[in-house]
Amino acid sequence: MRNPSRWALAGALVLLIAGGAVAASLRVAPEASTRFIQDADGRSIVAHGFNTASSAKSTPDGLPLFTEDDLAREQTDMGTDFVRFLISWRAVEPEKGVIDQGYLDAVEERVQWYADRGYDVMLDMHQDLWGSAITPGGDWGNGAPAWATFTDGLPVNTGDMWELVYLEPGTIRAFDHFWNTTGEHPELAEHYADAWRAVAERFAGNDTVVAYDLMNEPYGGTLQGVAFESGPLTTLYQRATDAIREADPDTWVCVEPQAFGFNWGLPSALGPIDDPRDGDPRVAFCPHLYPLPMDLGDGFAGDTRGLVQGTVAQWRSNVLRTAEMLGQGEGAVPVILGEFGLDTTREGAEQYVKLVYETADAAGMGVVYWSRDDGSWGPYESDGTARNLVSWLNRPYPREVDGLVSWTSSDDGVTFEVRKSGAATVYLPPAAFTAQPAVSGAEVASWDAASGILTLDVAGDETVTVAR
Ligand code: 9MR
Repeated sequence: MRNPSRWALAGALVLLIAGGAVAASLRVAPEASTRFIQDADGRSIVAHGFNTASSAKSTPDGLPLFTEDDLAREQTDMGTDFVRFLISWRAVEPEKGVIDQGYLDAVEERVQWYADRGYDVMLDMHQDLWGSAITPGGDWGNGAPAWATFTDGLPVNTGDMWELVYLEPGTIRAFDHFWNTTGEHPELAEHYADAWRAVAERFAGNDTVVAYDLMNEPYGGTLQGVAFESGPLTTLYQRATDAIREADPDTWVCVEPQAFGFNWGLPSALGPIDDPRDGDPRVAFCPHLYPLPMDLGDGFAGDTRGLVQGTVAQWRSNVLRTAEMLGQGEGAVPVILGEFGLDTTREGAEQYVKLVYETADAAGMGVVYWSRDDGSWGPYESDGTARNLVSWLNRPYPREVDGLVSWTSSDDGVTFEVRKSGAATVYLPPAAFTAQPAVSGAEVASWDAASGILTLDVAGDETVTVAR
């Protein structure tokens, strides 16, 4: 036994999987989502990008260590079109009731970098372990402001594995106060929704910001599973959605399930969210995927490989079931895999990355990799050297497509289906696509060999194939 806590977690998973599998098998999952978040021109977006970045959790100004040049490089190297940009409640509302407009100015400036390069942005209200005030040194949690952190003097012991700090009494108490399980701090959720309203006021007219991810990896404290997700989590999402809609009728709202369990393949018990906007609802599902054996440090090899493959298959079914529930009878809502990632020095890492992208393609999900930080999980070393991940993520994909239904991608190109006439933009890695590709099912409007961007006119209900 390498580490007792590792096996305690694994044991808990076995119990959870057993219970979850029974519940999950009672409902049939759709094969794929055929709805997508749309840009301001009404074109379906296939998200391909990074979480930017973990570094924002601990910088004093709450901004990632990320420059405009870093963005230009990423676009050249991997043809990304999307970012899940980390923001935090502590930066939006550093003092109780006071919104820091200077911080929102700085976020807006970064959003403009993305706008200038044709990206779409999702703003992610990030948290891990509640907030940095759960420990005196401030080195563990991130997200919530200090004024909203009430641990009631309960201990928060820290160790090697950050996720285990979720199990500490002080961390649990901070969440219990936020969800008002204690009955002592009903104002906290109100402030959280107000903070979202302030963000929405700022970005309502901004066409580049297409989505708001309401809370990163929600955790219920002493309330877990069904009691948490169908109860206070759904209530908070409704409340934040209502607050956002007072300022911003158009930007998509993204909801996440409880992270513990769901990220390992278990079903969600989230309830439906009603969107008060006029017109079709704009609620999307943005779950994360971290198969437990890999979370615990294994690669995608040996005995672990089968476990991870099984996890990914179950996860996909459970994602689509939840997306269908959120659709409230209108089919599955759009799905974006908001986070997956790994230490790419592990055995089998390339095969795992391939498995995740192929699974997401087949299920109609865009993918946002965790994360755009330097080092063994990221695309670059801290000296700027490109890592193995760059070539794995530099793959053909349809970027923005009118009436997109589904797509597949391979090293040789893409095939996608559309249900109406309009325009499509495809990315093809320039190093591999040196000549204009062969196209069937559409007319080529433009081809830029340097950037790998192909634009097409599609006449209607077509299967479009783009190949080397
Ligand atoms: O990769 C991040 C790690 O360096 C941090 O110590 C940890 C705690 O803030 O968070 C990790 O990022 C996690 C993200 O915030 C939420 N989803 C899972 C990510 C990987 O563990």
